[in-house]
Amino acid sequence: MILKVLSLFPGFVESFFSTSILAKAVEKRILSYENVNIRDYTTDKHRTCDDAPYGGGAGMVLKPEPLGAALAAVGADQFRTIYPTPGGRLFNQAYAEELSKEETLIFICGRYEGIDQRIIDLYVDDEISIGDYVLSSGELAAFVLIDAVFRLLPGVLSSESLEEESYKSGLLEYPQYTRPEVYQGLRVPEILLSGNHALIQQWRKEQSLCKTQRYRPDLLEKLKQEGKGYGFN
Ligand code: 6GU
Repeated sequence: MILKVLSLFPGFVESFFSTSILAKAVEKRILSYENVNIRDYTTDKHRTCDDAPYGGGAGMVLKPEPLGAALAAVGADQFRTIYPTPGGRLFNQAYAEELSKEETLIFICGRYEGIDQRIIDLYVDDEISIGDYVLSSGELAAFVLIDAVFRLLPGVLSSESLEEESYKSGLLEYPQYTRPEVYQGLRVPEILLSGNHALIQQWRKEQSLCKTQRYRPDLLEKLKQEGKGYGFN
């Protein structure tokens, strides 16, 4: 997969791609990226990227010309172009899976109050929100989207870890334990030491259900409506 990230903070973007498991995917050639500085596409002496909004109001808006020139340069008319914004469609795992099937993705990282609507009309395929809260940096939201997508690419994770995780079954994950058996007086649940895999699976299912009931009753409701029972086979 090829990722092209347009922003005003290429250093921030570089730090994201050069750290952790994402860097390994780049090394393994599962992923390549282009880090594009929108400011490189300005034509005025002051390299201006933003301006006050027409109609008044607080904050600044990214001007269409530099951003549009950057988008044209990376071929935004040919590739799926994503604008992370709190005003977009809500992201989820199914959306991540859909995006992971694309050969190339372009991300526009805005700051200020947003970007000129005509850029959205001309170039953007998806306006995506990562949740009901507001971040000051479009980069952070783009990083969340990129992380959720790249880990689904073949060769990044083991297929077992992908299959077992939350949201596949529609329930939250059960608790995990590792050695030692007793930590600060707290014991690992006896059943996990029993070697009885049927009982362990049943316990994990109960734990998943309890946790989902407590934190995400909406997910249980959705499973019921879809007639899927409780995931977990
Ligand atoms: Cl995609 N961007 C920003 N700046 N804030 C957000 C968001 C995106 N999704 C939720 N809050």
